[in-house]
Amino acid sequence: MDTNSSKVRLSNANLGMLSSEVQVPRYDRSQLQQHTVHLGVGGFHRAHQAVYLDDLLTLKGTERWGECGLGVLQSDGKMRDALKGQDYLYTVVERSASGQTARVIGSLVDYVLAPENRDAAIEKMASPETRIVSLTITEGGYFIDEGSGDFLVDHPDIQHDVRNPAAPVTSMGLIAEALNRRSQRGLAPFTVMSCDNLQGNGHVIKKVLLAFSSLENPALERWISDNVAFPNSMVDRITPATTAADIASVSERFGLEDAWPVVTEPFRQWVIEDTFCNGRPQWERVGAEMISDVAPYEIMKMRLLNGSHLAMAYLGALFPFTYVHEIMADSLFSLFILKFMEEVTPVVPKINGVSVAEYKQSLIERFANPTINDQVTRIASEGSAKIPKWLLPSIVELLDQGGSTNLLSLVVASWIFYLGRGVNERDQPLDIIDARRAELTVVARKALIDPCPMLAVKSVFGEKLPANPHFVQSVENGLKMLAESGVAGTMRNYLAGSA
Ligand code: CS2
Repeated sequence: MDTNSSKVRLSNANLGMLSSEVQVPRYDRSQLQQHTVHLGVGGFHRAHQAVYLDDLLTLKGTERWGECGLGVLQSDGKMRDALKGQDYLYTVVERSASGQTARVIGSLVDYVLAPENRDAAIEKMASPETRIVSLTITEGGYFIDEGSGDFLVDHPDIQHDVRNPAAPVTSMGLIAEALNRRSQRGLAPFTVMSCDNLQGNGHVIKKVLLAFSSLENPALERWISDNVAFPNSMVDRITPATTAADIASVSERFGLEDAWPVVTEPFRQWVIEDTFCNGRPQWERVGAEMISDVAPYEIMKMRLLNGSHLAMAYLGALFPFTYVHEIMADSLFSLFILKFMEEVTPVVPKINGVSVAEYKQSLIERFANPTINDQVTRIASEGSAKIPKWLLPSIVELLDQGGSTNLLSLVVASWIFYLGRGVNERDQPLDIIDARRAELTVVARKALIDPCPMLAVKSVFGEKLPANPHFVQSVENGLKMLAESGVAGTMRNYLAGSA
């Protein structure tokens, strides 16, 4: 028997054959203008910004605003191939305790892979049709020294792009050259919109692009500074990495053959600073909040949501747990996360109309969602980029205010312990994913008793924290206790207030 006979392969032509349970685009995709070019089409972008656009396209009386993906890395070829094979359509599966829904997203209509044709990638962004260039290139993708906040001007890829402006390998080089061509052709600029979890993500990308342009082309630097808008934004939707089991389940449950679906939670939020230089979609019609100052939202989300993810990541990986919901189902861990949030709360900004207590409660519920299988390896990945953005600023501010940093310092210790030990409590090797893994695991091994060698890594810890004896002592205490009492014993002691 052909078990595939009832399955439909995802494509434009097959949309009408899908089960009525699957929501499909009810607009003419051939009419879409590729006004957005998006760098970094991964699970998160496909579950978030592209969904908002898809929602908008189903409404009447809006521009036919579509988007084109742009892959910066050769490894993005996998996503391009998967999407191209199905007319750039893909499925978003929303899962919660009350069930799952599947929906095909149609807002993405093309994809350019820069390593295959750099000029085509630049020309795509330089085209008059392009009005926004948006990015989800991960927190570590901005060529910023985490400790000082400075642009990594000496990075070999940046130096390559300065010498080869027409064949750049970095996002910065590609965007700068596209803007350069627009300025020379007398075209309006596009807005550059970062959608990564960085505080002031618009400010960061602006700073980096200006610094990059100043190296070779001061006239371009001025033009960008005078003409280009860089809105800040807060983006939120927990989106695990897609697994083979997810692909199989979309096929079995919905009869849909999709090479790369995305599984996510029902919740989503997008708060955008309303500064655009070449128009924008009417996102406010589909639930995005367009406001003038997003900083308090960004800080609240990063310190509580992303910070809590870090709090569970390394302790959870060491214990070991595989999924976030398993961590939340453990009474010791969930109490620890609750107390972690309490410790962070004094440095969470107050926002009119937003209850921090309710926000925290909703996070606990979202983390506990047992159906999305969010991976501990995912939230533990790239700690060297995440810790300085989502955890250390809270510690600095709490110390300035004389607040408690006990649990937050233990999270720092747990990261060092995780890197240095390299195995979990069952002696199984940890799957450490970090661009700086080789270098940092060597340092962390030397820091298992005295954290100073690790805290001396300025590009992670900066100058201020390592000079604070109270902080250094707390991290040292955390390391000692993890070595002596293990993860559960340490958490118990900390929660009992005896550490
Ligand atoms: C996570 C985020 O990468 C991480 O460690 O904290 O991807 C998180 O799931 C998203 O920011 C949620 O919006």
